[in-house]
This record gives sequence, C-alpha cells and structure tokens, in this order.
Amino acid sequence: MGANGTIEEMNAKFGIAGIARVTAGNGGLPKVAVTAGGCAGEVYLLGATVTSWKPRGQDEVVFVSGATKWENGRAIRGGVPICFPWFGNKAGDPKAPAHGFVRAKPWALDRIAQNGGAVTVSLSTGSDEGTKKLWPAEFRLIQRVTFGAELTMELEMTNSGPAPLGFEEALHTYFHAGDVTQVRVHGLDGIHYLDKTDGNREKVQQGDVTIAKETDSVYLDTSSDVEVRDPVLRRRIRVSKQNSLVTVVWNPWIEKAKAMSDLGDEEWKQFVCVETCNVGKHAVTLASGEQHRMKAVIQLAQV
Ligand code: TA6
Repeated sequence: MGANGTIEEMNAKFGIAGIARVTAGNGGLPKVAVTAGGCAGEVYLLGATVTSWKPRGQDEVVFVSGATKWENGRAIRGGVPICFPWFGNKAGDPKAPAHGFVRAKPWALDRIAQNGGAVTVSLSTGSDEGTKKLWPAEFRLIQRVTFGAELTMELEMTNSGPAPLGFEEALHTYFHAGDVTQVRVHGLDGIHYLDKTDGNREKVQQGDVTIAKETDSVYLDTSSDVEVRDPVLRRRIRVSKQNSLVTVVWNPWIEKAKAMSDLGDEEWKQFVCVETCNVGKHAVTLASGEQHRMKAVIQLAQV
C-alpha cells in the first residue's frame, strides 16, 4: 500500500476512464498506464520512472531491461530514472547509493490531468527522516510527465528548508535502439566533455557521437538539442531541454553489461542513454524557498 493507498483506491481517485488508469505493473508495483494523445505511455510510482512512450504506429522509444528487479528500494534498469540529489557516486561517501536515493523509492501520485489531447501525470517526493540521514536537507521534488505527440518531463525542485542547498540532477533516459553500434548521436560536435572511461580527461567532440566501446561522456556547457539517429529503426529521436547545461551519453558495452545483475548480457546493443542533466560544475544551488525546473522534451521523426 503506497502513500496514496491501494492501487484500487488510487485508480478510483485519479483514473480517467479510457485514458489513464492506475494498475499493478511488474512485481505488483503501481504504475499509471496512459492511452491518449496518439500514444501509449507508462510511469511507475517507483522513482517516478517513465517506462514506456510509444506514439501510435511507432516502435517503443524507451528501453527497459528484461532483467530489471522490480522491487521498491531498487532502481528500474531502464526507462527514465531520476538521479538526485547527486550524480554517480556521492562525493566523500562511497557507501551512499549511486545517483542518489529518489530513483529507488516510491513517490506519491498527486494528479492525472487531461491537457488538450495529452495527459499529464504529476508525482512527488520529499525529505523525511530517511532521506535526511543521507542528505540533511528539506526539499520537495515534483516530476510532471506529459504523454502525447511528444513526451515531456519536467523536474521541479523546491528548497523548503531554511538554508541554501546545492544538488545535482539528471533525467537518465534509456533510448531504445535497433543496434546501438549503428546509432549516431548528433548535436554535440565541438562540445567539451569529460571522458569517465579515461580518468575524466577533458576532450572535444568531433562530429556525431558513435558507440564502438564503453562510452560514458559528460558534455559540458551545452543546452543544445540532440538527435539519436537510428538507421535500423529508421527514425530520429530529438531531445530538447530547458535549464540543463550538461548532457551525458552512456553505453556500458560488453564487459560492463555482463557485470550488471539487472541487465541482460546482450542488452547493451539495444539502448543508448542520452541524459538531461545539471551535474559537476553545473550543480544547482537554491536559496531557501527557491525553486528550479529542468525540462526535457522528446520528439520522434521517421527517416
Ligand atoms: O549516466 C552514466 C552513468 O553515470 C555511468 O557512469 C553508469 O554508472 C550509469 O550511469 C549507470 O549507473 P547505475 O548506478 O544505474 O548502474
């Protein structure tokens, strides 16, 4: 039973007949399933993780691993996990959960609203005794997901405490690819990046990003649109963003994929992560009472 009661109670309270329903998903975990605005989509209360966006007549746009361990306390391997309030390992605390703690905890479902032909699902989480042990701050985080002809995700952070605070954030999107070795990520030419597979050495991107080995690159000072160009699925996925100055591109390749218990050995071929972030030198600082909104808009174009 979640913050909002049972799945049946949530569906009675928030469900919209024929459009959106709260239902039991994998592992019995509550999810919101949407069919509207020319698409189908899903978001789990676990981590407020989007796990599906499928415009009508199109292939699935987000990748979710078949080896995901569907349980509260563990992040979903795939979809759009939310990294917050730190990205990667927590500085000075290697025992803290990687990518923060909100992606592995159940969020509250606050609202499901029709908005034109699209549907917006609002979920929230905030500070409590558990979070303060890991991060002594008072905050409220809202994820608004709009399913329609586009997929829009807006992460709103409020510093509800008395003191200024700093945090990192990422919409860690796993895009489904026909064959990642043939994908080109376009839009980062000339951008400086930190290569996490090479001791965080700073480099400059030449042309499109291609995946031919383990790739873990943090592109800095960029708010430009990026396109995932996929010749196998004959499509382009455009990622636009607001209030984000970092883009991360990741694929674990063969060995890392084998070492991950919640990813199939061959699944590395089926996705590329293109992440909308504010991390490192672009971590966000908020004064008491202040708010920050980061937005990603995903569009699909056939080629
Ligand atoms: O976003 C890329 C990255 O930070 C990589 O370094 C890799 O660790 C990946 O995230 C997945 O992290 P996770 O904690 O979900 O296994």
